[in-house]
Amino acid sequence: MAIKERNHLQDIQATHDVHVIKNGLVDIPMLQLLDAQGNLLSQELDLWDEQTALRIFKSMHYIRILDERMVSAQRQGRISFYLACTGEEASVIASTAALSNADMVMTQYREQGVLAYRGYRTEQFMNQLLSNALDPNKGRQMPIHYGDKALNFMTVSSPLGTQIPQAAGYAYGQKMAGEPALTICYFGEGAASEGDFHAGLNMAAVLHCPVIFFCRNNGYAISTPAHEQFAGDGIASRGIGYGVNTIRVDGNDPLAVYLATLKAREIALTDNCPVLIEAMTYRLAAHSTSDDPASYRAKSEEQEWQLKDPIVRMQRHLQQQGWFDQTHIDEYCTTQRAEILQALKTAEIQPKTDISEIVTDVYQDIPAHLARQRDELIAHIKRHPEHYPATIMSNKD
Ligand SMILES: Cc1ncc(C[n+]2csc(CCOP(=O)(O)OP(=O)(O)O)c2C)c(N)n1
Repeated sequence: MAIKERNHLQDIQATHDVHVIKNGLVDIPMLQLLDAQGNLLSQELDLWDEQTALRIFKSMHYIRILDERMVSAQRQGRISFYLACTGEEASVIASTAALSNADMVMTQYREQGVLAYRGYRTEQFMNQLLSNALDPNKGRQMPIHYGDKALNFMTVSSPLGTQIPQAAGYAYGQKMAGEPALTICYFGEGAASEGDFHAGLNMAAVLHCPVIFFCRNNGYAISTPAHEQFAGDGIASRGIGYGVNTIRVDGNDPLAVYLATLKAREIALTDNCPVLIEAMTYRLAAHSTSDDPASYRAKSEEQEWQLKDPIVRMQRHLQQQGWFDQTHIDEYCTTQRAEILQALKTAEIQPKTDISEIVTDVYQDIPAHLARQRDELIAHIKRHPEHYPATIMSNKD
């Protein structure tokens, strides 16, 4: 399917009537293959095998447990901040399952499921969340800013929209290098209000970049509901405006997300072009550990979405396929819970990065103003050592 260029006047059909294209004329449909009860709505029976389906299901459970444990760790003052993916596990994990490990992933901040699915270890999560010296970024970032070169996972950058033009550029590079891989970029519908979204989509379309823009439309940008963010038909309608192939999918239906992403990947790589996926989902948890959703949305709304819990839907699907074993899943969850708690304890007692490294690894030569601030900080720590971890300075004289 080649992309039709519509830049020339001769391609445009003339009309003698004032042709007003009415807002809302086109309703973009949503791909759904499993209903809330896990019943198959289509004959896509061979889409995935037992092994893939179980790996997705276990990763969904792992993230639910990790999120639950880490929110309580934050409440206990053991980590400073956390962001849960609760309710959006199907969008994140089933889409990852449809990719190749060679594909580059750029995420917003709520997509820890990508890492889990690709094999990021619990201790790696903990070292980052606890900001210790074993974290590849040496603990100099806020919790949840993961990055892993080996897993082709670009370090999280939480200013909204940052990764959207970067993904277009990275995908362009993959195409120029002749790599049989693409870039996927995850973001929320709130981030799609940033100028970077528009620049990124346009650039990707014009330069024919093999990139999947995966929008998790979870209904809220912190406390701002989607209807206060935009008046158009979601985010999908914007893809069409930029000449980007677009798919809307039920983000709580793992099978539909899997198929949509497989298709998007095939189109992006075959035609060297971007594809926008809008996954309709819901953030069941608070925005972050700094947020309380009770102040801006009704409990009844949350309860309605709990009935569409993607983990429950996946379990019912597995049961219908004869792939579900309660004992096996219970044992898996118990083991993961114990491992996470143990890894948390281990990460807690690791040393912190020495303060002298606070401004290294960015510039070849540390600029004078940063060196001055670092020295002031070291002098301050020396005056008030009681407020800082003992391992923060190896040289205390
Ligand atoms: C450029 C920028 N502006 C504002 C913020 C503060 N902020 C952090 S998250 C967020 C909401 C984002 O919503 P959405 O993109 O829908 O993602 P979600 O958190 O719902 O997954 C905002 C406004 C930010 N991080 N970056």
